[in-house]
Amino acid sequence: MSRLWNVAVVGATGAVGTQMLECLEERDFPVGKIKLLASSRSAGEVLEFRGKAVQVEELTHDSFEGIDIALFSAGGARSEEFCPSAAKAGAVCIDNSSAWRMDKDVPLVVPEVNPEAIAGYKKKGIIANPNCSTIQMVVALKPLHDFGAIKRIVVSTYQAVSGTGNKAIDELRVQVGELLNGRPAVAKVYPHQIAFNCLPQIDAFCDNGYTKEEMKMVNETAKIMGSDIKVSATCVRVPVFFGHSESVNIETDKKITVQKARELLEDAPGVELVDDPAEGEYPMAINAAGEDVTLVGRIREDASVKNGLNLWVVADNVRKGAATNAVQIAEILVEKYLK
Ligand code: 25A
Ligand code: L14
Repeated sequence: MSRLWNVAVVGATGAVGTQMLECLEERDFPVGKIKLLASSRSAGEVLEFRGKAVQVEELTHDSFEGIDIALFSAGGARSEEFCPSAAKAGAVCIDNSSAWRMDKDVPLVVPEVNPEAIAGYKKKGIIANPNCSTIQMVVALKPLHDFGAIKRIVVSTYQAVSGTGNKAIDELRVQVGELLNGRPAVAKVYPHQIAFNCLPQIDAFCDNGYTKEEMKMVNETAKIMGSDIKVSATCVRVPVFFGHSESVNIETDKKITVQKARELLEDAPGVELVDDPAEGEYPMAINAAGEDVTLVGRIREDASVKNGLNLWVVADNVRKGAATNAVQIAEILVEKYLK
């Protein structure tokens, strides 16, 4: 029998952490011991893994003895503080926060796009999972880029509340209920009401007028696909529970016809082409939710530039945008590097 690996999930009670446990189960990851870590608020709570009850423990600097792989999704501050301790104890960290993504000694990996970058994990013992919006965009664009070299991307996102975690899922649910009952909506997690609204702000504003989320799409895409690609992003929160949608416009060096783009995407790993306008078929968040594939459709030539295409790209932000991507990285890590 092949080797089993001891895995810790940091932020195990959160929206992404619980999904990480599901992905480990579904994909039959060779887990030996599983350790569930969260804050003192959740310590003692019991979650289920492979039909067995497992108690959540409080995250401390001593949590990682005997752990081979630590999946982090408890916010940037926890990753910044605890990944180094985990790495020192010998665990390879796969971190879902933004804390380490732009560190030159930390690979930033989407398995369908740049799996070879995983080799760089040795420098710090940390591998970063990109931002959810970036992951689904590069999965869809990589096959087109390999054919026609993308020069510029203009993207607008329509992002689900689950990206912000369980407290934001509750906020949308509660606001919808209150408003339908004629009571006012109270905003705590987001700066304004999210129910029946769109917020052109995700994360904090930077000095240049863009939000951090928008700048993540700019910088992370360059780190994953190459710095020649220029990105302009507008990130918008919409009242959807699961699944980010994106309007993506690209300009390429070489012409890519709609037919060619469809062919390239039909065979692309991790992509499902849903593009039959005559039948009213196109990607929607409600179809992406619960899936691991990135749905691509509405492919049209952009006649306003020489070589331009428009696409509509949808994926489950908590699965491919976070948990699934992390577990896929872990799979490659144990198959190619750790054994
Ligand atoms: O702002 P930050 O710190 O960067 O964090 C951003 C938030 O985004 C989520 C995650 O929310 C995080 O808190 N998140 C991060 N990356 C994400 C991504 N890529 C992402 N979501 C989607 N995509 P979450 O609620 O889903 O998960 C939080 C998890 O982190 C654990 N955690 C928090 N602080 C911790 C910690 N673990 C260890 N040490 C700490 N100091 C958290 O565990 C959860 O697993 P928990 O025990 O704190 O929370 C259990 C439940 O309690 C609720 N809750 C959260 N905060 C409070 C709270 N209840 C009362 N008071 C609070 N202040 C949560 O809803 C959770 O279900
Ligand atoms: O991974 O949607 O950097 O509120 C932080 C903001 C994930 C999404 C990250 C959101 C994002 C999150």
